[in-house]
Amino acid sequence: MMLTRHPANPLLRPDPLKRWEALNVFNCAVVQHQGLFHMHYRAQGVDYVSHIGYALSPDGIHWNKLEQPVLSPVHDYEARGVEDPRVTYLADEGCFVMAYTAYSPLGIKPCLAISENLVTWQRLGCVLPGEDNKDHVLFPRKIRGRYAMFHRRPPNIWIAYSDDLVHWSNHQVVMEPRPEGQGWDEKRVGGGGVPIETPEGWLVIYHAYDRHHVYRLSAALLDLEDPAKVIHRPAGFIFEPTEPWEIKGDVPNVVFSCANPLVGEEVWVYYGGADRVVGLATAKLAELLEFAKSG
Ligand code: BMA
Repeated sequence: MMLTRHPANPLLRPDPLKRWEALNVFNCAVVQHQGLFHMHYRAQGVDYVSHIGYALSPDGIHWNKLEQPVLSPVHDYEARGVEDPRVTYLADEGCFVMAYTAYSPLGIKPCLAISENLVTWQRLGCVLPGEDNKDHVLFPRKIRGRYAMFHRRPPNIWIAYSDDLVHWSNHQVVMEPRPEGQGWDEKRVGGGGVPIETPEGWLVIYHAYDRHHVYRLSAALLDLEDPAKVIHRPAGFIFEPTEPWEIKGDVPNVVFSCANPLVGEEVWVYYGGADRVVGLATAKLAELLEFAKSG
């Protein structure tokens, strides 16, 4: 099973006239809210410092970018950039939570920020003190009464729980790379966009890379009330770099996703192509579930 690329790809490109997004626009969050698609994307200027830009769209395909970023480095722990946003809507609380990575000489820190309007963000700070960590994303509802979040202690996907979004505990491994020599996910695995709740479990899109540093995507199904339990994880992948702009860019051979919103009956997987542009590939939810259950 493979995702289908949208014919309008790539949907978003860097803008050489804007200092902060002149070089690369890539890994993005996308949420649908009040009839519009809202995108938060990672942007780099020629200094390679990452900012988070915001774009709006009526259809998820044609995007209007805001002139200025909505999140830029402010703190010392963000000095080299704010990266890889993943935005979760918490329906019960009526607010949005952005998981982003802060990068600086101090390390790679997983941070959260909150917003009610998707434009102004209030930082909650870095939430796993004392360790380098990234690829974190918040689940869209509490599980057994607590917030849940994937994170990544290399090379594995982990999950942790919290009562207040700031203090995280009960860390457990969810998925590990498969043994060396067995292919596409032998080196590291990391979470994608917000997990999709289905009657059969949490459907998750995740990324991995192999010894040649080729990034690919696949899907797995996790237990609804205990997502550390993997119910199904097929051996194969569902997406890999094949287009020129996925093979060659800033970092070669990368498809990397931070967003997989459910749009009608389809899962729309937005992804960074070679760390330079934004693309979209889709699949029917039913087909993805069938794939996930095949493993
Ligand atoms: C990961 C992250 C992503 C990036 C990917 C490929 O570690 O930094 O932002 O897309 O590497 O370069």
